[in-house]
Amino acid sequence: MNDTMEKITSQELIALEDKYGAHNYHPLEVVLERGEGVHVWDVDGKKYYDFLSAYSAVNQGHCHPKIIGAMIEQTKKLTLTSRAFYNDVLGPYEKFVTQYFGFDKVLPMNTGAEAVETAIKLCRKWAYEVKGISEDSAQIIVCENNFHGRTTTIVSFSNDAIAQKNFGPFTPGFIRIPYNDTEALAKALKDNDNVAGFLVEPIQGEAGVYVPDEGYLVKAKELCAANGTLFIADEVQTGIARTGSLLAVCGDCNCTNSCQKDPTSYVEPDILILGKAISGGAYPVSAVLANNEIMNVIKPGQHGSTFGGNPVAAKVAMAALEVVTDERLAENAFRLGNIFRTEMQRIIDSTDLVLKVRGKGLLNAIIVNDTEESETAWNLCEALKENGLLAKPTHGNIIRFAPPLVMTEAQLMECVAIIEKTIKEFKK
Ligand code: IF1
Repeated sequence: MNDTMEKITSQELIALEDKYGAHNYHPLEVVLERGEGVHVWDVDGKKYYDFLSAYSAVNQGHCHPKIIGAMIEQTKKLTLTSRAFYNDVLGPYEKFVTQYFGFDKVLPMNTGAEAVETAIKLCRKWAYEVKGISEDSAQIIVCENNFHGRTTTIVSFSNDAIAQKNFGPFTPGFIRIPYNDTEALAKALKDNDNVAGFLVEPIQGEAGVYVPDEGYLVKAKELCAANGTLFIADEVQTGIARTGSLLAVCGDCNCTNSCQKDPTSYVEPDILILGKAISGGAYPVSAVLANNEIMNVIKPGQHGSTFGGNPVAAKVAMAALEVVTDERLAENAFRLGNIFRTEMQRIIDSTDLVLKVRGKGLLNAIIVNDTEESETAWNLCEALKENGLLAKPTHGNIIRFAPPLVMTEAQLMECVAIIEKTIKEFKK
């Protein structure tokens, strides 16, 4: 480490992480120091457009003043009480967030994976105590190529060998079916007696931004309802206005607040899982929402977490959700997303390097014309970085493009120009 008064270099910072940190990521070689809105700056002062938004956690833009202000104000007063005692923030937050999304109750947690685990436990407990499935026999249907987090139970039902290998033994009680296939869901529901729930991403993010067919979620919910099976929506990545409506299960009603939800396209989950941008990326906040018939199976001492629902998280989440409504982020994502995909298609029509663009709202991805094993997508991200835009491949040849939802049309068009220039100049 550089012990003179000189500024520590990016290479020295990378070396520190390499020497003292677990190697559980392979980051792009850029060392960030500051973020504001749609921009981030590296330690050398170079400015970038952030086209990843910390995997859709920074939908409201980096360091949004309203969110940071709420965090600072609460942090100076009371950061954590644990749930051993009441505090003056959690109740108002619980009222706010349940009304914001249209559910009776919320179980507050911290990370997305914790919220997914909470939803799994809630679903199973409801199945035993309300649906009447015999204990320890509950099955939860999940989809091929799912991503719901990295705990041992969650990777138990993953088919991603890299995420799963040598982390066994695994948790039983999961049935995996193809995504975007209601016949497969109907068959799994018919062939298995003890199905408690169907856990699904409304759009599969990590798998490569797979948007299911129109009507898939509506039909899936109908099948679950007919079978007395809970429809569990993991909106950790797709929620909070990212896909052009408050929730991806809102369909195309692109309302900013689900209380105006359009019954013709809104698929009401029995259990809703939120994370990431519920805090605007300022603080770990996640939430599981459900109505009383389901949530009331949880009794004191049966589930929780030290930081779950802490006063700072509560204040940050309220501010972050107010920003979504006040700044009409769902509409902006809806409008700019359509412009972005149109512009990407124009570029794709003029190059052999990229095969396709897909997505919804401002959750999009391009498919690079090379194999999953190739370095092309990675090298294209390196070139984008040199041209001032940060993005990262999700799987081999797929690059996810997910800027903060506060982006203006002019900024989006600047980013399109950067992407077009980079593609035109790129040499495989
Ligand atoms: C990583 C991407 C991965 C999620 C959905 C739950 C979670 C996530 C739909 C868990 C988390 C993050 C995790 C992060 C990279 C990123 C990610 F899809 F967003 F790009 F991995 F697939 N449900 N997604 O997407 O939430 O516990 O992380 O708060 O682990 O590398 P978490």
